Amino acid sequence: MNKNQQQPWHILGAGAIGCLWAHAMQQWQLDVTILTRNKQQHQQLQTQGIQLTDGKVTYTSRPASLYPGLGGAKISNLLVCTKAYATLSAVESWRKLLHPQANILLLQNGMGTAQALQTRLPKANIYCATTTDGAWRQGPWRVVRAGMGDTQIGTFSAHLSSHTAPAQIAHLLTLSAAHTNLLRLHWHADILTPIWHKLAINSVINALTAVYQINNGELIKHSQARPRLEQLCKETEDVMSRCHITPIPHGLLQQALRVLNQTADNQSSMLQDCLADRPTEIDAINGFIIQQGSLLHLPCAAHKQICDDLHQQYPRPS
Ligand code: KPL
Repeated sequence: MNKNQQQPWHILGAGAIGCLWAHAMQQWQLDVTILTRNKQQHQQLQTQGIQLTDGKVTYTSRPASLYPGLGGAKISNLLVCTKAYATLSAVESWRKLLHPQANILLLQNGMGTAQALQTRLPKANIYCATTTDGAWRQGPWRVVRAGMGDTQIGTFSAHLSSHTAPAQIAHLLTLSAAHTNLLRLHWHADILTPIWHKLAINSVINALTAVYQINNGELIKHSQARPRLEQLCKETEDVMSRCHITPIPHGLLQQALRVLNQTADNQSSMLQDCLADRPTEIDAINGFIIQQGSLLHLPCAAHKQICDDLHQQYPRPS
């Protein structure tokens, strides 16, 4: 694909991962625009640019940006990196510019959003991605790359083939293969499997660590949390099996223990959100498991209990 045939990309949700992608796309010389929340965010980005620290080097990139109401060209390729709970309203604020058949690539934790988005935008071509990239936000438009991971991308929309990537995404795969130091992107013909596997891990670790306010490693031997971890694993695996999802190799508990050991000194993302008084992703993680379970008449008592405990411990105004 030559540069004249390339359609621009827009990025919604410029947290750590959104900024990482914006930087990569600029390096790949793509036309990329960040959709900011408001004029102030847009001006701040235009003044300072994105600063990405990778090891000892800090790179500055200066993508274009827009804020709602400013107008602009139609959005044909949209990367969405917002938190799951913020996605529908964020997309809604760009609805006027969004091409009805836009390619929308969702890169976020949890499940349920792609379906909700497809219901609202039935003609949109929705793709989902899951990543092991590590990045954290040091401040507004300042991101630190914590670790190089892999990103699996695949088709969500039922009206699309799951075997081949559309031209715009295939182009990203080619660019990533040529510059592996930026993003490592891979096409996955059955994306729901890795997304379910990540959700399963998040569903048994994140809320528990937030309720007991412990680092990941402490969960392994915690006298109260450990039995709950095992019960959550059992319930998540029951739901997965009834949904015909390929089981996690060696079982969810073994995989969760492996992740807990590897990230022993870290705080889970949900504990960080709770301590910073931010909304959590619990509805798109444990809430999704409970919802799938209820469709199958599985009670998911441990998931319901951990949701109740979390909401009680960190009440948020509704
Ligand atoms: O992905 C994670 C998170 O913090 O969101 C971990 C804790 C590694 C697994 O649930």
